Amino acid sequence: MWLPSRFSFKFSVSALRRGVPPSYPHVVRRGGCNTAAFMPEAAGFEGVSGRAALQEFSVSNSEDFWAAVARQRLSWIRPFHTVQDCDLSRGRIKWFQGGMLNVSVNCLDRQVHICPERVALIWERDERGSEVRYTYRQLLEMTCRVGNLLKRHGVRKGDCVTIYMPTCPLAVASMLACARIGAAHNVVFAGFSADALAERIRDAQSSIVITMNQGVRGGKVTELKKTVDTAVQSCPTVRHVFVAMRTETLVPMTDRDVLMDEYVFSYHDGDVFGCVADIGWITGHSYIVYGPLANGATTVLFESTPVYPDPGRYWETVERLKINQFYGAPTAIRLLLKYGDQWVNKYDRSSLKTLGSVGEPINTEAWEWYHRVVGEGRCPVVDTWWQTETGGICIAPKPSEPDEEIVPGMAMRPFFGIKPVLMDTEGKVLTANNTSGALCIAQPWPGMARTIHNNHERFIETYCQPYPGYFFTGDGAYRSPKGYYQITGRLDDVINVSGHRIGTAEIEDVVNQCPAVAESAVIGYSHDIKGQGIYAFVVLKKNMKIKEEDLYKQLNSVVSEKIAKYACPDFILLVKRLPKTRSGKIMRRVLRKVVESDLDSLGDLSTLDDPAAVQEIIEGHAKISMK
Ligand code: 6R9
Repeated sequence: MWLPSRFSFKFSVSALRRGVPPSYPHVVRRGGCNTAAFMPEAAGFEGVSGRAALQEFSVSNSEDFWAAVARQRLSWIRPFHTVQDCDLSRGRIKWFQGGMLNVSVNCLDRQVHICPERVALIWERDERGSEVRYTYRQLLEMTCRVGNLLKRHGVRKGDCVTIYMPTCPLAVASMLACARIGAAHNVVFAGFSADALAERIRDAQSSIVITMNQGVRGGKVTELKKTVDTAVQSCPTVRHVFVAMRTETLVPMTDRDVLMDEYVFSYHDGDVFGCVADIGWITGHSYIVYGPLANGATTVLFESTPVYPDPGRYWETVERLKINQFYGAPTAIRLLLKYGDQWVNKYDRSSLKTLGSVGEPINTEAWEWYHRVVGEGRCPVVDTWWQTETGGICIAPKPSEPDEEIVPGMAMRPFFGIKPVLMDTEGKVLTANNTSGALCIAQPWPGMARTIHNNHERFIETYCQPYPGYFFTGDGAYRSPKGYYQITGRLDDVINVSGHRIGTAEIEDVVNQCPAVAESAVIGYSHDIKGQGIYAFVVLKKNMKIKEEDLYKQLNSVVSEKIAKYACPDFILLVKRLPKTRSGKIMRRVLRKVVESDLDSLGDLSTLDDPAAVQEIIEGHAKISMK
């Protein structure tokens, strides 16, 4: 993780995108910038000055760049002799050969050595106002205890431990304990069903599962241990289940189960990085646990939901914990926007410096609200694009020069060491600006995925073969006249209406600009004449009263004005919720199956945040198709 540099900056926003009025306030602060502010190691790169030159250096001298970063920012047990040996066309990805390090030592011991009493974690418990702080020293102690427990129960280097826990300090310590003793961790989102959990335990061939008696989220209790009990019935590899106590409720224990001890609480001051994702998602791994801790930051573990006990929860937490960087998902921003500004304005957000967004394209309305209302127009909003496969942020508006613009809803600039390219349908690199194509990355970087567990062939087929020599992301992107990148969504989601190709995100962005609309999902369905037609699922804002015909008229007129007539939806279905993954991504696959009346192959719905949403959509669609 690149922690934001602490120099002051000038921040301006200009709106280049279709339909976005260029009317953002320019917030100017005094100050200058030099390359060292982005990266002190750059002092050793001859003739490199400024952010753009550093980015250029990082891709054209990638070995020098990554070697300097790796030596400076990490503690090595044994130094590497070769920076990289990669061949993307064959899926061979090797970094820092000969080198050996322990990530847990980098996240803990290195920091304890510098500042043992700095706060590492702030656990924002579901019960508002009962946060708990852990210093780096305490987290190291806790991690060592879990590591010893794992070792005592036979976990060895190369084993894989399944962690089925909510976002909490013990889950972080469990991850770091695995890393410390050389075991892999398989963190399963604590809302997954017993079947979904069992499948993941079997895939990982875990002999150990770590869980809690119960989970607490949004005021509701979930029976985690019970779910594990059911899951392990079909997992013959599991020898032990470690159970920590989140609540006081006793749960049935068997010979296989081991109760974990309680730990120590303490309060200290520190810089606060607030990523409100779940640790079961890659964002939680990279930006709650490994990134912040390896950089010696204080990181928040948010156990609750954005609307518990009320829709002011995030901002009340910001005020109470004095969060400096807030990192969340567009789905939560859209949800909160529905409830109005008063829930934000109630709380002091002056500690905030940067607002981040990840997971999906952030539509213009949500971006503006986040910037204007949450950030009071003074905090840069950074739309960060990346994937599980990339390990960390690849395209983001910052770091950038102090006076450089930030365009709403665009990830914009390649991060250091990242060389994005756009491909046409024939597999040729598109060199011009103001063009769209398949987003690939032209050269390897250390954080990238190197394989798929037990299936290297699939890794090569999915990421290396579609565009030989390039890493294929599966996303589409647009490069603006100024060379900025905007993600247009998954390529599978592109709709082709009478030969016009259009990304679902682009239509959704415009639909969401209708004042009555909270959020929407757009899919293509097969159409006799046009090839594909457009079907929009629309959720209205809270207490919104509007006649359906008026809404349809408004939607059609805004879509034809801002995109084109061919992009107007053929069908609009008003729904209360959209089917989403736990990390907030809309599952368009499910919507397509409903519209194709292929209900038998809806697939695994247990990964949905709220499986009931699907039933409502099936019923709504049946009514529309009968009309
Ligand atoms: C970190 C994460 C990856 C997919 C990715 C893309 C979408 C993520 C985005 C974005 C538009 C952004 N995505 N960030 N789309 N703008 N800023 O989300 O990882 O769960 O693996 O999902 O999410 O489609 O390919 P992961």
